[in-house]
Amino acid sequence: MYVGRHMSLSGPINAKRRFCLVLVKPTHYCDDGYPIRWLRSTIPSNSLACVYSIADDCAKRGVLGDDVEIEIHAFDESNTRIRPQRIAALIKAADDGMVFLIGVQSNQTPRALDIARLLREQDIKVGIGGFHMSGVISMIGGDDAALREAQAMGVSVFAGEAEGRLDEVLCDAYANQLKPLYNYMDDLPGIDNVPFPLLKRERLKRTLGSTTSFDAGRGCPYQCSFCTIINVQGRRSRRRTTDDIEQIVRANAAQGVFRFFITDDNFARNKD
Ligand code: B12
Ligand code: SF4
Repeated sequence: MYVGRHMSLSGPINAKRRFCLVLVKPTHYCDDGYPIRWLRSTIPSNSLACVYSIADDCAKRGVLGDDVEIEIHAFDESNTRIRPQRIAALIKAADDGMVFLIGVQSNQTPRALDIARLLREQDIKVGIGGFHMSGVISMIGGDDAALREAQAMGVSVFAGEAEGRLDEVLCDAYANQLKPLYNYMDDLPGIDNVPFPLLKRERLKRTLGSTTSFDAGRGCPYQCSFCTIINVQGRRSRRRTTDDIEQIVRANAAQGVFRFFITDDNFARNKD
């Protein structure tokens, strides 16, 4: 039997393996214990947009090898119903995959862990990052019940910023060698010339209108005693380049989005 150039007896030779990466920005519970969700939320999550773009860059560079396609889905639970069983099914339908719980603040941690638990029961690989995990590692040395609970159920905890760090996490996930903790708190990356936050319009449509968000800079030189920011994002003002800001504006304008919520803590310190 003739087997054509692109075919083998078992299927197409060129078929790539599919790694399904699902990004979920968890919501938080109301006082009665319901996850708060809106038909349309106010502003898209900048953390979700940042990690989406970094992951998309990893996919374009083929960090898992030329024969693996990274397929990315991004969901914000403040405007989208999250069904862990469906996410597990989505990943199981691919060759491999993982869920990232994105930008989890302290008030969202109980919800994030509940989502993680259901996914772990289905043997899905899960990572969690954001201000809660970074904050408890930088301020109380990681002595935190939620962090311990996450690790006990086999969730990989990520502390620090994802720019320049996702290659390692994705490669470890693909090799089934995820670490219990990725701690980059002592090594904050520059955010000039890195993939910039951008969400597709189909996700932005679930917010109030044509507004999106981005961070022009991180970190603050002041030392207000109550402030978490300087413990997590540091006291050096790190900034995107003006060219990158122009690109963010142009990329959004190209998809009909003209209004921007700039999430910087201290925009006035941005000399650029
Ligand atoms: C803008 C902002 C808001 C905006 C959000 C707008 C938007 N569209 O994003 C608004 C006004 C809505 C808001 C509301 C609130 N906020 Co707010 N917010 C911020 C602020 C100033 C910036 C957020 C941001 O964009 N950060 C930049 C992103 C890129 O950083 P990041 O989330 O840490 O993500 C990076 C890494 O953590 C990592 N990462 C994140 N997730 C994951 C996951 C994985 C698997 C991996 C590998 C990596 C990874 O990669 C990302 C890129 O490097 C932060 C302070 C700050 N500087 O972050 C406070 C901050 C997050 N907010 C805070 C709080 C308390 C709130 C409120 C609870 C306030 C209130 N009382 O109502 C609400 C909660 C809203 C909710 N839905 O629950 C606190 C959280 C403290 C904590 N212990 O968690 C912060 C830290 C400010 C502070 N110190 O008080 N907020
Ligand atoms: S971010 Fe605001 S509260 Fe925090 S140290 Fe700077 S000026 Fe003070």
